[in-house]
Amino acid sequence: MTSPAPVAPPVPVGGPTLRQERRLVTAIPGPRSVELHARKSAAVARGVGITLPVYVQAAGGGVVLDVDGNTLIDFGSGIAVTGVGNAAPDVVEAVTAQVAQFTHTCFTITGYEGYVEVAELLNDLTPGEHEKRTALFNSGAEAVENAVKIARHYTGRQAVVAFDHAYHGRTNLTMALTAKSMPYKSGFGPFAPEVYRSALSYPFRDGGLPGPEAARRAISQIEKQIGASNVAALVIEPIQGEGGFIVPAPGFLEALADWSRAQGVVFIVDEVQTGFARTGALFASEHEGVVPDLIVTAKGIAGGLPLSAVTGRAEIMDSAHVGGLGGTYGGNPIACAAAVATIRSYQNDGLIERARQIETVLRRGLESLQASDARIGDVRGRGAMMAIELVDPSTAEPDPALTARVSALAHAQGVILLTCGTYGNVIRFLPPLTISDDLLLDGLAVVRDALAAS
Ligand code: PLZ
Repeated sequence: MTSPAPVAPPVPVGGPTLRQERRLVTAIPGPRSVELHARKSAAVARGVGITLPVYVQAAGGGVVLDVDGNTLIDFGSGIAVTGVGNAAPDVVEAVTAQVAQFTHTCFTITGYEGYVEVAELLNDLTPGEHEKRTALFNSGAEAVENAVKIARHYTGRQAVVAFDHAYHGRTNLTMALTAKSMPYKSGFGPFAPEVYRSALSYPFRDGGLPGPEAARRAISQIEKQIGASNVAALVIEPIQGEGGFIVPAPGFLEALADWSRAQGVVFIVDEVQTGFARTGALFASEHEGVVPDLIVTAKGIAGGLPLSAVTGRAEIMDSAHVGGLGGTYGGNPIACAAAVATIRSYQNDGLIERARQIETVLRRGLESLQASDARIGDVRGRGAMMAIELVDPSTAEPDPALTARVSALAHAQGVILLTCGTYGNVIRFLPPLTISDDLLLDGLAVVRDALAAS
């Protein structure tokens, strides 16, 4: 008699039912991850790096379960994407229903309701009461490119102004807009022309220059070096993300928006990282009382499915001729189904309020660390988008080596921790909004110990 075939272990289901605790059963990375990483190195282009080479089998709530059975605390949300949680049940249900109906038509060939519904939601929920239109794309970079295309078409002007420490993507135009050379731009030029850079408000590093003064400095540069009448658009993140979670001084964004309006310049706000409840408001522009002409969204919009959008004033959005905007996959029906479920979840599940509570927990923890550790030069951010900037206490010079040591130690202890910043000296906290306070506090304790050991 043959023995029965071995029963495969059940595949763990992700989502909030995963056990919400940090639990290590192997070294990090464990043996199965190491094996997969060797395959990755042999098969995947080297340029596609991995911050923490554990390989994932399920995720949800505030944790990630790896292929070795380790449960890690998620302080990254896949770079601010899974605000509603990974494999969020409503998103899973919406995606499953859609995938069984149809997976693709190309919206510019034959339409479907999901695309229109996402556009209606964004027109309704983004800042400003004016009439709006939306166009959908796949990635943040693609949406930023399209916002610039639309602004150029509308104004008949060419120059685009981005800011110090900006990050807008990795395509050719968005590399030009992005400030930092390594790793994003080095060796990948030539870059798109007619992109200029102006000074930011960076309170920790500009002596606390008041926002309106920092804006005057930027505007003077723009007027002298480009000329207002040549400028199609200003493109700015309301909180610089990859550049270091830099919150500008109050009044900086408002003054730039006012100047733009007066000069016929399209004011484009890139809320790819800050959007969708992340900062304790549906959009970070709301904290500054700023109404963008065009707002760019992605990441948190669809619970992990690739989708992005440009939403803005009807007269600007409608300036492009029929057929001038599009793409094969932009506004894919599965991504749109996910987005409708995701956006409803931000609205109905108290996630904006939850982001504010997460800020309270993180800020308290980080400020108490700062009180006893002068290497933490600054604690800043909003909502579930908080950061610490690590410096040499005697000079305030950035300390990227310390930053790398702390994040490596946190990784080894099962906390997915991301760094950022032009100088590589910022540790950022971007948990899913579905994370528990217990996980936040445990993750903070790991960071405290990592700092103490560094
Ligand atoms: N605008 C403000 O933060 C993406 C980049 C990760 P895509 N940020 C994460 C990396 O190393 O590639 C981002 C952003 C802001 C635009 C983008 C680009 O969005 O969806 O990555 O194209």
